Amino acid sequence: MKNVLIFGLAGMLLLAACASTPGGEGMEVKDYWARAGMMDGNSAAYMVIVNYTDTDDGLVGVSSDAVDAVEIHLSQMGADGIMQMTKQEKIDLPAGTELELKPGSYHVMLIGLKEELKAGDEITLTLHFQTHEDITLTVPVKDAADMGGSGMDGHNTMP
Ligand SMILES: [Cu+2]
Repeated sequence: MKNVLIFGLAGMLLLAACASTPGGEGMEVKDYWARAGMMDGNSAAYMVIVNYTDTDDGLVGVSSDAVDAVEIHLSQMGADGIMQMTKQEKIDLPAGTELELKPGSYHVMLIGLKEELKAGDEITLTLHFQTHEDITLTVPVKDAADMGGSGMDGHNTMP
């Protein structure tokens, strides 16, 4: 009787351990959104990428039909106090780490919008990784003000 109870308990603990494994598996992209923008202007997309795989990986490119070109950028405060954006060939995604693309930091730069992007619209983005297969996302468009973002990336003024 006592043994049965112990086995039962062990089984339950095992199940609990499996269920509480944090997050998911593979390469997970979440919390993605794109900033509203004018036709022919620029915009940006933001997201969180979690690498649950055992392989060190990297984000090496993004493509979209909604714009003329897509680049991976990093916004940084320059020595002169002016926010500057630099193009990144790759952002590292070591195994087991999380990468946040957000206003004022890493972002997906959307260059030359083919149509105006308004809150409630959606665009398709395809992420390209060093190792993992492509991930295609349907990204909702939101007003940056609603997301607590400011114009700090300078996306509306950059050529
Ligand atoms: Cu940018």
